[in-house]
Formats: sequence, C-alpha cells, structure tokens
Amino acid sequence: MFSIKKAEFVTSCSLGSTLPDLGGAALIAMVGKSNVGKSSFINALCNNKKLARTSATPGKTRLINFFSINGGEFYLVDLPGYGFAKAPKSEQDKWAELMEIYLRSGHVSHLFLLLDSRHEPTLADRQMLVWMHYYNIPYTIIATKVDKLPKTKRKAAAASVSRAVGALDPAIPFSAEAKIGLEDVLHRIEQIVTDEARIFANERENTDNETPKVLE
Ligand SMILES: Nc1nc2c(ncn2[C@@H]2O[C@H](COP(=O)(O)OP(=O)(O)OP(=O)(O)O)[C@@H](O)[C@H]2O)c(=O)[nH]1
Ligand SMILES: [Mg+2]
Repeated sequence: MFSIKKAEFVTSCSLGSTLPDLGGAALIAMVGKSNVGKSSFINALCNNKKLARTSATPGKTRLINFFSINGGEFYLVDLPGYGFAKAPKSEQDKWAELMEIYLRSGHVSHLFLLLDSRHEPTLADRQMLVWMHYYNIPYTIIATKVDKLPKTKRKAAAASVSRAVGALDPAIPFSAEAKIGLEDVLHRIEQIVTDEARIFANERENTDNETPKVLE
C-alpha cells in the first residue's frame, strides 16, 4: 500500500523567485479559498501537524511552500488561498498575479481544488476551475471539513459541491480533523505519481538543458 513515510519542507517562493528544480518528480499543489483547509490537508496526509502552518484566521499562507515527500518521490505544494475579502486590494492583486504565473509555468502536475463541503462554491472557485481547464492542468476536487456534517450527508455534499463548481467527477469527502478520506486521497496520489513517472521518462531527452523557471 502506498504511503507517506517522510515529509520535509524544501523552500518557499514568491514573485521573482526561481522555482526549485525538482528533477521531474510529480508536483501536486493545493488550491482553494482562504481557510478551506489546504495547509491542514497537507498536514493530515503527512501525519505532522507542524509541517504547514495553519490558522483559524484566513490568509495564513502567503507564499508557495514546497514539501518533499518520501525523499523526493513527489512534492506537495501549499499555495496561498483566494477570496480573503479582508485583504487589501493590492494584496489580492498580488495573489492573482502569483497564482496565474505559477499555474502558467507548467511546474504543476496536478491540482487538488479544495472546497468546503458545507458551502456553495463561490464565483472565485468556479473561476479557478476555468483556469485549470484553460491551462490544461489535471485536477481532483476535495470536499473538506466533512466532520462537520452528519455521516449520512457527506457523500451527497461532496457530489454537490463538485457539480456546483462545474467539475465532472465527484469530490473526495475529506476531514483533516477526523482523518476521513486519507486512503482515497493517497490512492489518487499514487495514480498521479505513477502517471507522472511515465510522462517524465518519455520527455526527459527534450528537457535536459532547460533553464530554471523564474516567477515573473
Ligand atoms: N472541523 C474542521 N476544521 C478544519 C479542518 N481542516 C482545517 N480546519 C480548520 O480550518 C481553519 C483553516 O485551516 P488552514 O489549513 O489554515 O486553511 P488554509 O486553506 O490553508 O488557509 P489559508 O492559508 O489562509 O489559505 C483552521 O482553523 C483549521 O483548524 C477539518 O477537516 N475539520
Ligand atoms: Mg494555508
């Protein structure tokens, strides 16, 4: 059974930073509204509450944070959230610029779009889906905080948020708090990592001399 045995922080990036060269390993990045539970999701998967910083106050994650899993088998990327209404406009513009440049960089293999299982997706959530389609990035939807819903409603809520945001497949019901959905997510990651290894083996010859990508 595929598992996460080791997780380590690698580096943080912002506008102007050079993206780390991770040698063709799969990069799985978390996107979603501020406070939806992206950093908690990473911590739950890695079984380490101190790996990514979390907070009850939205807007905690401000940089792109890279975590190496199983000594570089693949990477998890924690991204700042969107839709943080209290952030100044300049901050929101900076976020949008950083996100768009990062998603366009071709650095991401797969996105996990996190949606709160209790709420209707917002316009920004649907916009994110449009971006993922536009930049042709494969994605999986995760319905977070299902511990706050009765057991019998979780599956339907996951299907409902997914449909509402315009995705084809139902979301994976997840809770970092109650450790629900870990197996399903790990199974998904295993598929992504296996696919990526195959793609990388095919493309390696063409990318050997590629210069590092800068976020600008
Ligand atoms: N009940 C419950 N609370 C959760 C769960 N996951 C996260 N939270 C809480 O939601 C709040 C936000 O969690 P974060 O993981 O910091 O959210 P984030 O998406 O990284 O937020 P930003 O970094 O601001 O974009 C924290 O108070 C968490 O404890 C969950 O599965 N269940
Ligand atoms: Mg965060």
